[in-house]
Amino acid sequence: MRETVRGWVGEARHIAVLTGAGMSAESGVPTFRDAQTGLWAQFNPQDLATETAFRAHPQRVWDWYAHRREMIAGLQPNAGHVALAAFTVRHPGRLTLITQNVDGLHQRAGSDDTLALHGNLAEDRWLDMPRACCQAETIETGHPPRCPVCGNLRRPAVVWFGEHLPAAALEAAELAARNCELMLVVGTSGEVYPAAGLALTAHQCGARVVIVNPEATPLDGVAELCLREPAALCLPWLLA
Ligand code: BJW
Repeated sequence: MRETVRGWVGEARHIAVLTGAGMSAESGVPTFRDAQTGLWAQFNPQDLATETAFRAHPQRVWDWYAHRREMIAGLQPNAGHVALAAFTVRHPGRLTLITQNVDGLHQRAGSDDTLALHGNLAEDRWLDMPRACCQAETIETGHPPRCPVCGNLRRPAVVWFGEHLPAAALEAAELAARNCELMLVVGTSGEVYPAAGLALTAHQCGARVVIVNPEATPLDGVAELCLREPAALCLPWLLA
């Protein structure tokens, strides 16, 4: 099966790759739906990743993100991230990389043009519309940091449930899904939309869809092949 997919990689004029948390598993990043450990074991990530949760428990949600930032800062891109970045250098313009991950590991591996659909864990932004008093220079440190004048809070620059994805990135991802001849769907549970819908779009528009995931997913039905392998092992071989 791997040989077949490698042949498709060789033939396709345009390849789209959609990645999720499993892409970073071999770097040591827990997947989003993995059970959490330690202090955070009692919380469900789906209940923390919302604006409602942040407004209700700003310190708890801020500290969860601070914990994840710290952990990710000490980790490195894996062989799968590196293989994708190297492919785009060897084949400029042939591959569009779309990620749901907020860990920045694709970018750190050298994939500068990654379409990051769910934002970036390393960055913050204002929770509410900033007023004149909300200035970067005067931010008061805290959990979370705040504007000392109006109390507006800083929040992680990620996309929570119920929030719109960055329009330009989503539009570019949809275009790639419509135009690609091959889509690799790597390390995602395929449960979160609109990202998961990109695989359906690619299939409807005639692309071959290949899933790289050790487990079954709801997107398997549109896939020509499912490679039940870890991303860091499979991608370097497929893209060599
Ligand atoms: C390996 C591996 C290895 C392990 N190798 N694989 C249509 C239908 C139903 C619902 C909706 C819909 N359209 C929209 C919705 C609502 C909602 C949604 O999708 N809900 C579902 C849960 C039902 N979507 C939204 O709210 C989105 N916004 C939106 O639609 O706006 C429009 C709108 C707004 C307002 C009004 C009206 C319209 C926003 C979604 C934002 C998602 N954000 C998060 C959090 C980011 C910040 C953070 O990290 O804290 O993004 S949620 C979380 O899920 C995170 C992830 O990017 C995302 C996807 O998870 P992923 O990557 O798939 O991870 P896992 O853990 O689920 O899976 C890992 C996989 O890896 C598994 O399959 C493993 O087997 C595999 N794996 N090791 C390869 N080594």
